[in-house]
Amino acid sequence: MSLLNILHYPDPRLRTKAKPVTQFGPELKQFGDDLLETMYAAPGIGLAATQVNVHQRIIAVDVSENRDEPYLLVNPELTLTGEQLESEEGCLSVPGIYEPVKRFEQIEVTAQDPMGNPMSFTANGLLAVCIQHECDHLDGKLFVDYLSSLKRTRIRKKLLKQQKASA
Ligand code: GNR
Ligand code: NI
Repeated sequence: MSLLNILHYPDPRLRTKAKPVTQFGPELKQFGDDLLETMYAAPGIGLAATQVNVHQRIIAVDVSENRDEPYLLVNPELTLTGEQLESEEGCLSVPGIYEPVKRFEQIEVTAQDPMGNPMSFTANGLLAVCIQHECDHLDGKLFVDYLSSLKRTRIRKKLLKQQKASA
């Protein structure tokens, strides 16, 4: 097990579109466990491979109170249903920033586990929000992209300033 380094906005590597996973097995399972461990340590409710500079389609999620319901989703595909609801989002790659974002309230998810076994399920509430947020990361998209360009510019400047101060 090992902790992975999380990239911070506006790092251009966060804009990379991840490639579908084709090699399943113990090595991918190990990476998935590192992704979960890094997510729990952060702490966060989700983490996409893109955020740790691995450009393969894999996400870790756990929105449970007791932090004991991990999901590792490989090659996730979403069908968005229901209404759009607004809720406050944050991101481990945009530390300290929380802003409302509109997401679909219910999603159908199909994915594989790290061994390549297919799965499908319906998600709603925070789990649906989180999975949509993570799948955006795999396409190089961040929650700040849903905000006004004025807000995004302010956030970029604030984070760059913090990054310079801590460098
Ligand atoms: O930890 C996280 N919390 C969160 C809260 C509301 C909506 C989305 C999230 S995901 C975030 C972790 C993260 O950045 N995942 O990519
Ligand atoms: Ni995020």
